[in-house]
Amino acid sequence: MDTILEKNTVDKIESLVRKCGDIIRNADRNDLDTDAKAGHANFVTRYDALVQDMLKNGLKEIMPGSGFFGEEGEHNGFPKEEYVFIVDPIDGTTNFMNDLGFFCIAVALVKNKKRIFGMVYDIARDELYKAVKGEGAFLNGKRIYVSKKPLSMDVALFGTAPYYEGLPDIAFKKAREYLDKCIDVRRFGSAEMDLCMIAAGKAGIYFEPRLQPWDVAAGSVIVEEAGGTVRKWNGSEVDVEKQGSCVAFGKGVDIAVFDAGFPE
Ligand code: LIP
Repeated sequence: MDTILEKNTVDKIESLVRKCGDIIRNADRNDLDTDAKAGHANFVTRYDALVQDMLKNGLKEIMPGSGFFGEEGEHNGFPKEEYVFIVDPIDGTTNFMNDLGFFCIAVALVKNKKRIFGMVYDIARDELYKAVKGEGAFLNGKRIYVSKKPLSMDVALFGTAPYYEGLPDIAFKKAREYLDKCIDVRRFGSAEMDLCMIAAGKAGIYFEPRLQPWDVAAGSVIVEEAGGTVRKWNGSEVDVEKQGSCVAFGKGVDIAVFDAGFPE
């Protein structure tokens, strides 16, 4: 079967992502030059901006003519190019600022708005997750698969959507509900890392009431290639153009157990 993304291209993206990871790993936390964005606890540091610029320029060199849709800076609608990179330069910025260990670089590639590639680099652990559609999911080159355990024997991950007024209450209500369905719940603070932990079978379900496309696009490809499912809370497909709710799970969880009804 012809690959939809040449290995040489994937290797170049990995090399660029690792180079950006080294910069983040060696960040001077006494000189983050942090700015506050819209919403509670929504920050951007000079490293978010620096790494996004490096990724934007580097990815254009790797794939000339591709579009770029990154977290930082202004957005004027989804890019019109056939191939578009969707990028979170530092997912888990608050964790990065506080050296809390759960932050990553996330790069996804879509073709005509369909997700075909995801790469997430867990910088603190030097663990690189990647997946090309149809070719399986990998952690540091080793194949990974979602959990098959029933949720009653597994852990639930969730996110609090802290930037959006009212949504943390929904998140905590859902987490309390799931505490009775599983072993325990965890909130690590990086959606793309949460998705990769689902892909690696380290937890059974992850949910968050609202995320941006760059928080989901890469990890969702990795989950699906690891045999898992990623949807919005109402069961609809992941949307690469706009924010929405997110639920991801392995084979021990049926989407039916995740009640619908959450507004976009
Ligand atoms: C964060 C996500 C996290 C979510 C935060 C924020 P950022 O991404 O990874 O799961 O709860 O609201 O979206 O802003 O650190 O790139």
